[in-house]
Amino acid sequence: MERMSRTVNPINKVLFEMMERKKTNLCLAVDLTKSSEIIDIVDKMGPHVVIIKIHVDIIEDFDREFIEKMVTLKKKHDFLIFEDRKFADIGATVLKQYVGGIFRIQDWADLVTLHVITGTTTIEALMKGWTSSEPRGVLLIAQMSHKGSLLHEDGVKMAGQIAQQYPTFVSGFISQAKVSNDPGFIQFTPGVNIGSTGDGMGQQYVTPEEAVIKRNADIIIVGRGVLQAEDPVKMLLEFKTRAYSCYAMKNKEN
Ligand code: S5P
Repeated sequence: MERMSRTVNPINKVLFEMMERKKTNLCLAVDLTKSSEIIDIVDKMGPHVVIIKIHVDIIEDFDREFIEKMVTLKKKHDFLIFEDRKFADIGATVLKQYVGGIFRIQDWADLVTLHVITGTTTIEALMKGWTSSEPRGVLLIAQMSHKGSLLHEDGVKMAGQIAQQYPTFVSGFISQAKVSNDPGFIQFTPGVNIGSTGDGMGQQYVTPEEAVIKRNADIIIVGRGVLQAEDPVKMLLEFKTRAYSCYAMKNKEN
């Protein structure tokens, strides 16, 4: 619980406590396109994860009812909702994308992603859009997992510096390597799989152990490694045990 007391970020306080209580540091990426399929998976997997991540703009039959069902499941299973929007525009546009359109992301997404290349004015725009009474956070994309990404050391450096300026709103990072020495931020690492090293479209996978121990992940993002398994719940539980034991070892308090 040391890290919980070291963070000033309200979302991270919730997450540190939830990880310890639920004994999981999994974020499940539910990249499905039919709302009923998403709801079905989330109801099954919710007890074993701390976060459900979606790409709302790939859902073919999106409506408000889908959001209402997600929020009901969030309360039932106790997880946070992460909309992986990867904002990457000027502040005025990002603000409209965050609060408006048909998705009204700010209403329901506890966490969103922002490309670090856009700098600080976009963070301030998102903060302006945060009118919910609940905590909201943003994750800075410091590095990406796929082959040929143009973000390297510079992304890591920029993300670390920007996060320090907005510690109550920036929850942490999406990265393949350590970004910050500040224990109050949370690092998310995608590109994790047990039985595969890639998807033939550039994605590169490492094991949960490599992600947490070598790459410094606090939370691992897992998608197809679970969803495409023969027995998804069994596979999720394997990810859960393997990733959480590494996380617990790394965060052991003396
Ligand atoms: O660098 C990244 C950043 C993200 S957020 N690489 C990623 O793969 N992601 C997301 O993580 C991606 O959009 C997808 O939703 C998920 C990985 O899914 P998987 O099926 O490859 O595990």
